[in-house]
Amino acid sequence: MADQARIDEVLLAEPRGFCAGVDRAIEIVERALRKFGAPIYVRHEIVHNTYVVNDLKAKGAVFIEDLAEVPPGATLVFSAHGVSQAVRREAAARGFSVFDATCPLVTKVHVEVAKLHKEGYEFIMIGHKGHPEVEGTMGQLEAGIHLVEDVEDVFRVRPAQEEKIAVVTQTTLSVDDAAHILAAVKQRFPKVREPKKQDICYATQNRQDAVKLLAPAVDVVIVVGSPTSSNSNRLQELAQRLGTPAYMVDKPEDLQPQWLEGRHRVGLTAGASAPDILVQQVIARLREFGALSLRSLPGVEETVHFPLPMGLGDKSMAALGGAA
Ligand code: 0K2
Ligand code: SF4
Repeated sequence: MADQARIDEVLLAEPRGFCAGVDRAIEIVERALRKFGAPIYVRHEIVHNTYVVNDLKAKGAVFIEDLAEVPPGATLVFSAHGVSQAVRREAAARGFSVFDATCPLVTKVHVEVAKLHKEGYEFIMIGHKGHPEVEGTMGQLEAGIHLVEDVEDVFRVRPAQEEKIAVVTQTTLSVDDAAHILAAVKQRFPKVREPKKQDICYATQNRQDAVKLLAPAVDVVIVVGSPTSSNSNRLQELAQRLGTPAYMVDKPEDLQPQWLEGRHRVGLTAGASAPDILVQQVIARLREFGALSLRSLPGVEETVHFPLPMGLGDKSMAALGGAA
């Protein structure tokens, strides 16, 4: 059992939790449910969070991986991670009414790929194999995107030419790992074209910066997030790399008293897909374990907000008499 009286303080990372793309994606499903009624089909988990997915399931969302599971005429939402052109074509061919919850910062990468492809570029994509965002971005083209997961991969790729190579990345990578891999890409392809602004998004950068401040100030870091969430895993990994033991919890009951044994200061953060209600529940549980006080660390204030798609915006919902 934990030495309960010895948790002096809980330090909260700033910023943490929902980003603008996650807010928008969840709002799209909520509004589609209000406007069209259940069921609303969602391709893949709208965001990688168990609580969010279960909450939307209870409201009538149906999560599927294969479009063949969706009945004709249904309303379908694409998840925040984005989809390939093949998935887009299949949804259109099956006649679904589609709302696209792809984060605009992921769409920006897709647009860049399509534009540079027309100019004759081949791509190196830095990302994690099998992740839906990587499948969506690589699936913008039939061929000519080569995935690299680490420095070794960079020296293994064999593009058809080396004159016109561009690099794109998953938005939720470790900022430090991506920089390391990018350096190898530049070494291998000195003429490589980089994105105007890096593809790793503001939310990923800010949450990792916040952990860099948090981890050295505490004895243990707790990350609220689901095991499937890439950006949440990167926060846990980062704290550990900084020498602080770190654990991820999908729900407050996952918190193990032995993690807190002899720890005076507990750091708490949350991935971009983890709702604040879970952070509050984890804080309540830390108080049960004897935490005395709570303090937020300084951090950047996020003001990013993305508009909703046509047909689900405020005017459209007001016409229904629903909440804007
Ligand atoms: O971090 P992941 O890309 O696995 O995704 P989530 O945990 O769902 O977070 C939202 C980010 C979605 C797109 O970037
Ligand atoms: Fe968009 Fe970044 Fe959030 Fe992903 S983590 S949904 S790219 S803002």
